[in-house]
Amino acid sequence: MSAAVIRATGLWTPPQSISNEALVASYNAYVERWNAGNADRIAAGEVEAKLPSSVEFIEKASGIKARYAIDPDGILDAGRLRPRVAPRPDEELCLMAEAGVNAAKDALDSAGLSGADVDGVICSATSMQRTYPCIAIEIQDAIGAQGFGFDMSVACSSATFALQNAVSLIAAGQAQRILVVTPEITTPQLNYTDRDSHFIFGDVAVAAIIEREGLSPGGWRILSVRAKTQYANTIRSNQGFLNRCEEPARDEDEMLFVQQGRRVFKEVCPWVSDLILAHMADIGLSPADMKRLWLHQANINMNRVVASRVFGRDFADHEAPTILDEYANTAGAGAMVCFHKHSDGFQPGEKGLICSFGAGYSAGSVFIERRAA
Ligand code: CO8
Repeated sequence: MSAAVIRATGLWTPPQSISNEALVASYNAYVERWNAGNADRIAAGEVEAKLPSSVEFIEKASGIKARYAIDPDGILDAGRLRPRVAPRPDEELCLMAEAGVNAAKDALDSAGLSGADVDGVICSATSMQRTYPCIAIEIQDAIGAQGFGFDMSVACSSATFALQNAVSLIAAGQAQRILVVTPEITTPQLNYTDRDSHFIFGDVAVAAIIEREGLSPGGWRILSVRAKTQYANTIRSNQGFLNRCEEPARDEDEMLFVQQGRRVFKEVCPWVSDLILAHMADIGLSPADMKRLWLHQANINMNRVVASRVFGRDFADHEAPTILDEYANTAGAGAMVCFHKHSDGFQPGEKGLICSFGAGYSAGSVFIERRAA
């Protein structure tokens, strides 16, 4: 069995961002218009008036202050409330592959490698722009990688489960160096007329180069990985090919992201903390061995609960950093984006944990240790 190392990571951030203030103004303009258009039905008690959203609620309930988006104009247009995406000819790189390639090139540059040094590409994200050919194969072609590529998806655990796949493929001798790419173009999946969730997601792409230990110095030794799932209907999207054949046809809202946020919070926090502590104990580590936790980035209050249960004490922000204020929830990419941005200050031998949790439910824990440069 070959051990594996995170050699480098890379990031692509869309150039434009939407503040809570701008998002709430657009949502509230939609609500005003909707309430005016339905005044008779509201007065007759047939429907309830929609309530406005609030910047204060969003920040307090989630820690989110802004989110990057592929097209803020389309999202903020109160008569449209969804990003505009220009169709591209089949010969051009698709939007999702382009985001992935940008993150992949950042990771390759940081490692001083080229695409030809990679012999496997996994594209893992909450949803794929198309079903086939695989986005991973398109990325493989665009960067000139060798070997194979495949797509996979495990909602918020997309990056960590893909990383675990890369470790297994390296251990089995099927590849020496695998590029794991998580392009999360989440803003088209959101229902911007839903007050409970219109603020949650943002767009980003993150990439990680996982290689067989011994190929180069530095990076992070992957000490142990664990994946866990447990079926739950509390976070769901019904988007899929069968929809167009259903009679009667579904409402479009049902194909977008829906969740029971409060229930998710209550069920996932203890579930994931227990999983982390059990995994840690099984590999002979203790909370005192953890310098930093790079947790899934869905909600700052959730992260505070999970981190305090794992550390068993109060902790400083730098011990469980967040990117929610700038990026919002970036689904499967969040924990890896957090790792990419906040992995400085480690001495060789110091350890940390990358851990995702989300829809499925799914959780992926990855214990790592800094290697000497
Ligand atoms: N503005 C003002 N008030 C609001 C708003 C708003 N926008 N929304 C709700 N309120 C009100 C409610 O009406 C309620 O009022 P009242 O008390 O009078 O009934 C009050 O605020 C409190 O509402 P909640 O109890 O719902 O608020 P919470 O404190 O629970 O916060 C959250 C809501 C932020 C959603 C929180 O529950 C949360 O973050 N939960 C966890 C969510 C989570 O982690 N989900 C994971 C999903 S991500 C994932 O797994 C990937 C899935 C696939 C990705 C798809 C990409 C698009």
